[in-house]
This record gives sequence, C-alpha cells and structure tokens, in this order.
Amino acid sequence: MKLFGYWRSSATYRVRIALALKGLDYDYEPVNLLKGEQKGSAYLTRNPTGLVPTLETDDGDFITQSLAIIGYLEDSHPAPTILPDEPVARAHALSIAMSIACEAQPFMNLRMQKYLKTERNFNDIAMTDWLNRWSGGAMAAVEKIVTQTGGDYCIGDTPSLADCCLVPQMFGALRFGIDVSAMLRLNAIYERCQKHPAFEKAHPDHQPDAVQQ
Ligand SMILES: N[C@@H](CCC(=O)N[C@@H](CS)C(=O)NCC(=O)O)C(=O)O
Repeated sequence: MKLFGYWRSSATYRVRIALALKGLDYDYEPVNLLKGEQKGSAYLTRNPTGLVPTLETDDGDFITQSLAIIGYLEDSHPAPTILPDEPVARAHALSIAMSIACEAQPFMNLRMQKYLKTERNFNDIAMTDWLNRWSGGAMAAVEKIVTQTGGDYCIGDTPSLADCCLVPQMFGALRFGIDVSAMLRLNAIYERCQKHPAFEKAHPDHQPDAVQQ
C-alpha cells in the first residue's frame, strides 16, 4: 500500500493513526500542499478531488476520502478493529468521525482559508472568528457527544475511528487558534492519545516530510 499525503494534513493524519492502530506497513509519498502539488495533473489522475490523502492499494486501486480509506482498511484488515462491535457504540463512533470530517474540518481547510483571505479580504481577526464559529462550533457539539459516549477515549476505553478523527482535529484547532480550552473531555482524550504509541507514530512531526518550525 502507498499513502499519498502531507505531514500536517489532518485528513492524512487520520489515516496514519488508523494504519498505526492496525499495525500496517505502507509506503509514503508526500504531496506538498504549500507548493500546490495536490492540483498537479499527476496527482489529479489519482485523486480528482485535489485533496489529500489518497491510498493506493496493493492491486493498484486509488481510494480517496480519509473515511473511505479507513473503511477500506477496516474491511481488508479487520483485526484489530477500530470500530466498536456493539451497534449503538459503532454508530456513535461514526457520528463523531463525521461531525469532525464533515462539519468541523472543511471550514479550516487550506483552500477555504486561502479563498477567504485572498478573495474575500478576511484579515486575521475575521479568519479567527470564522474558524471559531464554524470549526469550533462543531467541536463544541462533539464535546457534548463525547461526554455521553467517552471513557478514556471517545467511545469507552478503547481507541476507535472517532479518536482517529479527534486527534488531528485538535492538532489543527490548536494550530489555527481555535479556542478549545472549555472542551475538557476532548482535551483529556487528546492528551491521553499523545502517549499512545500508534498516535505518537502518526504525529505530523514524525513524518518524513515534516518541516521543523
Ligand atoms: N473530506 C476529505 C478532506 C480532505 C482535505 O480537506 N484535505 C486537505 C488537507 S487536510 C487538503 O488536501 N487540502 C488541500 C487544499 O485545500 O488545497 C477527506 O476526509 O479526505
């Protein structure tokens, strides 16, 4: 398998955590988002959305969308699973993952921020307000859900798909100045995950294309 991604991309980070939790080896090909490589013709033939990540399977298929990639990993390598067996817990894991992937992350994506700054004249204050209102608002809802479903992790005491999505979202939120200080459950889970070897391996700073700040 080969993962096409970018060290600081939260969607790529989700897939790296899932790969690490499952103990799967893979090749990695960096796609430099700051250089616009995601919009180059070579990459677009693999992933017409112009977004990372993409997973190339051993059979040469290209899978797009982080949640679809993680779904493929779960189906093709079921053990260890990262989805709870119990139907309600499983639905909650998907709900948290989708709340993050569909409601929180798109508002802080690179192309969204670039458009608002360059074509809508957003200054830093307007940008921070946007990020807090939309991404932060979606995260505040996740905090409430996790208060019902969580234990050591988002769903009970075992890392799941929900944590694969939460940790990169928290990383991005802290990077972009979204105020998550009142989200006590999410902060506690985020801190716990930092000490888990799979999450540590998947951390952006530990990737081959990481740039030291
Ligand atoms: N829904 C997509 C989101 C992918 C996405 O937003 N990727 C970002 C990085 S986290 C990206 O490639 N941004 C490039 C750009 O905005 O031009 C997924 O889950 O894979």
